[in-house]
Amino acid sequence: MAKAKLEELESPAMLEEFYRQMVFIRRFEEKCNVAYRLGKIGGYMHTAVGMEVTPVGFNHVLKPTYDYIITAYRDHPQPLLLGSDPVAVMGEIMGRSAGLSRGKGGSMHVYDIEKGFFGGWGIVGGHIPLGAGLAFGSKYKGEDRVTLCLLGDGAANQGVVFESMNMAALWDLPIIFAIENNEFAMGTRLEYHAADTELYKRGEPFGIKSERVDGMDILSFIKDAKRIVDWVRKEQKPFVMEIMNYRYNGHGAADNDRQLYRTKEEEAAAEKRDPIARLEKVLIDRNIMNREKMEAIDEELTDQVEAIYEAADASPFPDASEVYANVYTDMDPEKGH
Ligand SMILES: Cc1ncc(C[n+]2csc(CCOP(=O)(O)OP(=O)(O)O)c2C)c(N)n1
Ligand SMILES: [Mg+2]
Repeated sequence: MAKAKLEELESPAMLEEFYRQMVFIRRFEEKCNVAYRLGKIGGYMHTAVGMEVTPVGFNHVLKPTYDYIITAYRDHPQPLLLGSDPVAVMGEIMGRSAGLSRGKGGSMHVYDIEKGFFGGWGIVGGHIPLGAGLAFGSKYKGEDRVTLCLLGDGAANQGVVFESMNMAALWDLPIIFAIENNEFAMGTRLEYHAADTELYKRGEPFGIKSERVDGMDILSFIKDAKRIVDWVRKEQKPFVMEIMNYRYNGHGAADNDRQLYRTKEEEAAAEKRDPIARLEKVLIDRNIMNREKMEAIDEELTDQVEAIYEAADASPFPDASEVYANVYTDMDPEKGH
């Protein structure tokens, strides 16, 4: 259930856990990038390198597996943190039968309903009304769940976002529209695609409370996210969060032309804000960990990721006979279900 109080969230043990989780996600995502280039992953794939604070922070302030999470296609970190079998996450990304959706969803459709994780959606903005629906469902049943609906700066322009915000405000739905402003959409950047680049204002016409937060600093993020999650749970009302972070990689694994919309200088400047490097500095300054220990942790987690990859790679592709399984359902035309 609720993971920890704020004081505990800053304890040395907790800071070490943040570090481990952020490094694990980065190494996992980097492994996916390599595997993609080796032809081991097909279709589209999008990684969250540089964006580790959001999933790790929320994982500590939400009630994992009780609260609902729904996101777009940058969906590897959430199930890993919620305790889904990592081999099943990697297996899904690799299209293998060990995958969470038996390899038929792929990277953009990682999904683990038992953990409260509702995917993994490829249509930009398409999952946002589904998030509102999840929040409606829990409120209707009198539960006190919070729904975290993650979306990108590009997705924030979709019409359905405004429709969903309208309904969420009208019906007081306990949902956080968490806009991850990583400065880029697909082949374009914020100033080229958004008439108003202050994305936290997207909820203002509907009277939804909103805030812009730093998504590159785990310590400040955890405080902001906790305050907001607690407020949404208590008030059972929506909230718009704009999370300022940065996408190191191209849009997806197939985006090789990123210099068309960003410069090398800008990328170098962003790396100075790197969330893992920032946490390393805190760990050193507070005498919690030295470089040697960090390197040992990194090595341990890199090996873990390698073992996960090997295990997933040993799993076969789904059998061709499964192609229609879980696609259609037998419906009684009389009953309509
Ligand atoms: C309806 C729709 N239009 C276009 C696309 C192609 N597309 C995929 S991702 C993307 C940009 C989304 O950018 P953003 O929301 O900022 O997310 P990020 O990739 O930065 O996480 C676009 C245009 C799509 N998948 N769906
Ligand atoms: Mg973006």
